[in-house]
Amino acid sequence: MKLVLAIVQDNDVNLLMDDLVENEFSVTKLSTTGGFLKEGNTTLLMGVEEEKLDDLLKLIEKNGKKRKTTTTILNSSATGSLFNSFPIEIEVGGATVFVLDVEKFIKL
Ligand code: 2BA
Repeated sequence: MKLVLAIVQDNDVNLLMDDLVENEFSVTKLSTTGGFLKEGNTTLLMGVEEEKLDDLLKLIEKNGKKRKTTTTILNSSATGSLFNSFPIEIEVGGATVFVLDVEKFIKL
């Protein structure tokens, strides 16, 4: 068995979860925050048998859209008393996925 951790954008979660449940995958949703943008995102935990892993990854890929967003970088001067900021455009998503081996899966 594998444990899949998928970090997805909040906008994509509802359709993805519907698709997962329809295809009989079990999923747990966690509300999380990205360290760079400090905005909300969603982490999904999914335990899956190895033979169904590819199907699961395809569903995640299908539902995760890449989006461009702008954030502001704050730059302090050498004295630390002056700040200037400038916007940068970054691409977020579709999904950041970790696949881990599961040593044991027990329901007690
Ligand atoms: P955030 O950390 O808020 O990052 C949002 C987006 O900002 C990233 O999109 C990437 O395009 C950009 N970004 C992140 N760190 C950056 C940096 N140091 N310099 C410049 N740009 C940077 P994604 O790569 O699609 O990541 C989306 C979210 O997935 C991240 O939100 C974070 O919550 C998570 N994530 C991505 N890679 C991760 C990793 N290696 N470990 C843990 N979480 C990760």
